[in-house]
Amino acid sequence: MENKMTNFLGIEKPYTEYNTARYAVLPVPFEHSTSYGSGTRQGPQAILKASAYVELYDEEFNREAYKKGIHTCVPPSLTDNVEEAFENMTRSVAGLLQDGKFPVVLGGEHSLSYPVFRAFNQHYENLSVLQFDAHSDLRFEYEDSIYSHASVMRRIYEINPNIAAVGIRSQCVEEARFIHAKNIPVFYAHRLHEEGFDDAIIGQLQENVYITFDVDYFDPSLIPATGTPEPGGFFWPETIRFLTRLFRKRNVVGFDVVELAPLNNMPHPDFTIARLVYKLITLHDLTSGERQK
Ligand SMILES: [Mn+2]
Repeated sequence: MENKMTNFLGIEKPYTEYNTARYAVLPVPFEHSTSYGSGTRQGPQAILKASAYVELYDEEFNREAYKKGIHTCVPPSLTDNVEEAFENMTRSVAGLLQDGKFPVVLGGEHSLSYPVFRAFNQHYENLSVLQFDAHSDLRFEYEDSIYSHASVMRRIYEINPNIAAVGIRSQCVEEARFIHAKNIPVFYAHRLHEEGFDDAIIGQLQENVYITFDVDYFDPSLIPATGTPEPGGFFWPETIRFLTRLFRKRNVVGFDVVELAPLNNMPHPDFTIARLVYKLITLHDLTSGERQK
């Protein structure tokens, strides 16, 4: 087990100092219930490693967000007892929020979004969760576990029903009935090219938004490095366009990126996700400035 994690973007002091950093990257190499392919525990380290090759300057937004400071944290203690590991994750994120940081969580399997979100839910009012994912993850339980990656949005729904999902293209009938009964806004992948798709999603969200980003939302040709790849996913340009609109219209308060399971000799998925993480940070930096004006 490698103990020393690379700093996100490979940056150095003074931009990595905790006290002055606006952003805090929290690696959470948690893998417990992955059902098909495995390897999500290698996700955070792969993203950090690839991030050293991401340009610090963003050409699209003429921005150098790293200058606001990005601290890379030590992972929370991930004990074999799932509830205890979850407690440690919640406590780590709550500490970052109390210190006024914008938390950026790198997974790990999707189930970690529940303990991470608990901290946000205690910290913010008028809060929605926007899920980017191929799968609904709304099963009450899966393979005898209520803490399965396939149940994460159900656990989140139980503590905050303001959830919405985008990119969905795989679910079971139990989930379809639950979505219908609870009137949950779900924007299916096959509706991507409908007029007004972006604003219809954003219109369902409260002022504050937490993003949980399962990388299998992307098309498997772009991100094959994930446990349960699904055809018909989204690509880069439309995703960045939608995220830009979202950040301009809502106050994004933090995010996680989960389910990257790195593949040997295939760097592009790791690099793509590292770029996504920095693009999200850049969008927050850009739009939080616009909001203060
Ligand atoms: Mn998924």
